[in-house]
Amino acid sequence: MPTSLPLPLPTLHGLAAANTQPPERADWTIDQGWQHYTAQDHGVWKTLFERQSRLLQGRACDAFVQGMAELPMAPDQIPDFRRLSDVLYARTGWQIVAVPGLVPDDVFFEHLANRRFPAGHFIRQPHALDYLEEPDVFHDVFGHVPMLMHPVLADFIQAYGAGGLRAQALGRLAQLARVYWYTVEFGLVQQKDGLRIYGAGIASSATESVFALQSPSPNRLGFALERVMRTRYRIDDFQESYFVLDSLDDLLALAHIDFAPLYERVLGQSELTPASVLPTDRVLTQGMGDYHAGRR
Ligand code: HBI
Ligand code: FE
Repeated sequence: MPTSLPLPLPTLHGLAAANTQPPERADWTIDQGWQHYTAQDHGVWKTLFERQSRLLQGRACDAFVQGMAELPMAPDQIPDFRRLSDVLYARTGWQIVAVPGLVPDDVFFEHLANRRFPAGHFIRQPHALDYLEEPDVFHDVFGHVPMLMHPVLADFIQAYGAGGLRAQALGRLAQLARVYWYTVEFGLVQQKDGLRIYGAGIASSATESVFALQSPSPNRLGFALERVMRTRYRIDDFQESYFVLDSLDDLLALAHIDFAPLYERVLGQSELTPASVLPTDRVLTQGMGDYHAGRR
């Protein structure tokens, strides 16, 4: 089915945390400085919020919709992290803390392991609504926080933080980060009424929320842990493959898993390119690959 996709494309979580100042606090947190947002900042939030709320109807999973409905988040203003945290904490024990942008991996993991989600305090510029070098308040808060209201995702993301600290010590972070990428950021879930988005990287992107579900270009494959740990991903464009959970509850098992033995198994196997499809994959969509072919 033809979908017209405006260019250029979202980039998210590029690798550099380079242009940030050295932090005042060791955990990189800052005051959100809510009173410093300008009318333009709130206007950007409103534009994005309204566009994305429209697009996510029938596209976001039920848990996302429900989480959003119960949070003090509305189009009119960028949310105050303290008010968000009050509601979130009561539900799943998570809090939102403000950071200047990307923070070093170990700092990021330490926050997650303690059920604190670091959210960029700034918002993108009105002339670059679809371009991001670092996660901003719209990606982090609109994209991630609704799913943190879900008990399984709440436990899974904490476990990723704790696992991240261990993976770093083992030199296996690349393999673990792929799990986060293909679930928390770019995950899809099969609902009774159809395929739905739960990943924040998709949910916060106007173009990718259509592409991920409706374009014939990408592969859509059943989620399989070791398979995902072998699969490289794109940080500069839409994904070439999405991995689909049968249920968000499937992440429950992953929140308790010991990844250490898996790293050894996975490293004994070849790495996979983002577009590859294996005979062992459960293929929901075999992608045409036309979108990325046209951009090479
Ligand atoms: N920092 N603020 C922020 N947000 C992220 O999503 C983030 C980060 N630092 C490191 C990081 N993500 C990833 O590279 C790790 O998940 C591997
Ligand atoms: Fe993110």
